[in-house]
Amino acid sequence: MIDIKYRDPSCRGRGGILHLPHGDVEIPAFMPVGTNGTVKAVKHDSVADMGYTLILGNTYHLYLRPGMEVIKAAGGLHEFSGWKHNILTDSGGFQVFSLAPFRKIREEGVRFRSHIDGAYHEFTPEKVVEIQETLGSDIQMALDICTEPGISHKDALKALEITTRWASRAKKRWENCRDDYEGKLFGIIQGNFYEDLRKRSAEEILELDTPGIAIGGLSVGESPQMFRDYLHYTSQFLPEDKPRYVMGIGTPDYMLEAVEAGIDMFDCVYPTRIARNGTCFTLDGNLALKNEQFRLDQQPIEPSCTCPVCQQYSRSYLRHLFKAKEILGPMLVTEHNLHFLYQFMAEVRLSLKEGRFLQYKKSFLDRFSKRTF
Ligand code: PRF
Ligand code: ZN
Repeated sequence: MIDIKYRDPSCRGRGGILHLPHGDVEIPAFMPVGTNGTVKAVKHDSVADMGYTLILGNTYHLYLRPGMEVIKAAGGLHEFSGWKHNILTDSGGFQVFSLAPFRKIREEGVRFRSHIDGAYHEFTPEKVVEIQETLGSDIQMALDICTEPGISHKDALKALEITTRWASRAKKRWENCRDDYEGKLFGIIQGNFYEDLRKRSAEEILELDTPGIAIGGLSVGESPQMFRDYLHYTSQFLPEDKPRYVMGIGTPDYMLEAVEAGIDMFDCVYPTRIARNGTCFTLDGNLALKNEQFRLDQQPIEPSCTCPVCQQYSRSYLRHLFKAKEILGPMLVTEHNLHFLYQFMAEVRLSLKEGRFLQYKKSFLDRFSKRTF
């Protein structure tokens, strides 16, 4: 499933190809988030044209709306949505904890109320595997419990123990999927911000021998230093021969940190979310288009960017679109941000291949964090 083609000898970073049912993915890879079966404000063809061959979907959202009956009738999420490449779906655990107005965890699963209409539902590890099988997810995630920083060791341990038992039940159900379903299951490491618990969770999840491994429970409000410490601490336990995924990170500095730690995949709503509110990635940091300083600025968002938006539109015009609340504004900035990140990851891969990743990381961050805007 994974071909590691090169390693940077000066850190744990590595690159190569991930082979999935809907084609190959070059890793390390950023995955755009398409919660509702659409990467918001951009057509599938544009996403694919940028080079992306793996996007994310959310079990929680799709199960609540349009519901499994609708997606099943289409033959799965690929057929329903028209996206021809790979889809990874999150298990819904995290979304239940961050979105549902009510939830109750029991050994059996988690009961929750929908953020859409308040109706009661229950996710069990088995049900979540079955939903993702019906979606036809190329990669599916086991149901887990993500906890916030600051909770006690005792509570973190409880959540970790349930997460392990749920992952084990998920694996059993996944082994009984239909013969023509080729999606891979990833177990998720939790353990909050306690080293002994992170180690224990890693050991227990690795013991299940799922095709891929994710690190969950990071970038949930902890300090950047805590993020770095627990990212590097946890990733040392990951095996070389499996894809490694850190869930929910999407700022260039966190992605670079993850690549250095030997992570192959990451996702985040951040690049597309900030785009819809007029914030653009540039080599000189984030640029907020609504600022007065861009009113007469005839330059493209990022002069060195090769995206279609930067070939055609000025900061001045894009700023006007946001001021006038035109739909085209979010569309164009989303396209730029995703294109920018794809090119960024292509450069990251090249630097790994040529053994100069740490140099690349430093020079990128030196410029990016100067924030000239
Ligand atoms: N678990 C799941 N999805 C997630 C997370 C997690 O811990 C995170 C944490 N950053 C984002 N998305 N299932
Ligand atoms: Zn651009």
